Amino acid sequence: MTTDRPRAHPPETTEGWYALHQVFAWDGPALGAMLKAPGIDVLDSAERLLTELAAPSSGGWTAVVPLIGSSADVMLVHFRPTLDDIGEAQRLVNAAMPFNIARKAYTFLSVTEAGLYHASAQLAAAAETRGGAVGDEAYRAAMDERVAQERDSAHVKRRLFPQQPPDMPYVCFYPMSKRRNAGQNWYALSLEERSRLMSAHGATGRGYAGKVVQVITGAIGFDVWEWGVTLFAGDPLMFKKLVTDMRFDEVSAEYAEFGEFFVGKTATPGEWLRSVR
Ligand code: 76R
Repeated sequence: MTTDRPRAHPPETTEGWYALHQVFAWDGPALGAMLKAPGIDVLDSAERLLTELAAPSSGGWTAVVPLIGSSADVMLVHFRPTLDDIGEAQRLVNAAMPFNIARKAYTFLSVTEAGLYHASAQLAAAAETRGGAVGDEAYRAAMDERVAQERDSAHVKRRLFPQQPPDMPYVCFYPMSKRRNAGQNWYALSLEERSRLMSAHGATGRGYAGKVVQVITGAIGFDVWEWGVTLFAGDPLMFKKLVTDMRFDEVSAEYAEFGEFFVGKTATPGEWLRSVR
């Protein structure tokens, strides 16, 4: 089938650490009972495992986020250099007490991503001007250079290899996608239009500099949702303020679909395990 509409090109993206969000729930008093059972040092072994995962030799980190107001109990957020390292973290957690008796309430696999909308739109326009095409040799060479520059910059490093700010213990995680409805299809918009919308999105977001740190992870090809949004804040009300502002920001207002929200407060493994009754 042919169409008159020019092909909408994806933006160039550059990726960093893989991410896995694991949400566990224990039915009834099973978790407390296991932690208190005489003779087995579940608390000690779980604390040792989670402490190891917090700073693994592979690089990356794992945060323990006891959930607040959720039907589940705890979320583990793993960042690792490779998908295999994520698989290893998952294997260790799932096999260990008390996670081996938990229900996996939710899990989300993704990879940190920086979308280079501006560079993509610029280089696509340049290609057109010189009579070339997106993806041709000259485009690729210029893009590779831009990607390398971006990966060297402090702000892209922060997005690809995120660290949790020590003064931002509250965490909010949700998956989202962009709409593909007739007449309202993100994936059919021109790159220029998407670049314009994302630049306005960035401007809205920057109003929260110093109050919220966001980690955007791409999940296309990994999950039914397209992105994971992981927010950190010192004041949990900032989640409501920022997400509200985003709802009114053009790109979210027109194109965003959201999944379930998980909110909690980071704890050390020992703090979490000792708080379980
Ligand atoms: O111009 C720019 O610098 C834009 C930088 C930027 C990109 C590319 C940016 C900035 N984001 C980008 C990409 Mn974001 N972001 C979200 C959400 O709840 C909602 O409505 C949306 C969830 C929040 C709260 C948020 C916050 N962002 C993305 C993408 C990929 C989209 C794609 O490729 O099509 C998604 C899904 C997404 C979603 N974003 C910022 C923020 C904040 C606070 C900023 C500014 C801070 C900063 O520049 O680091």
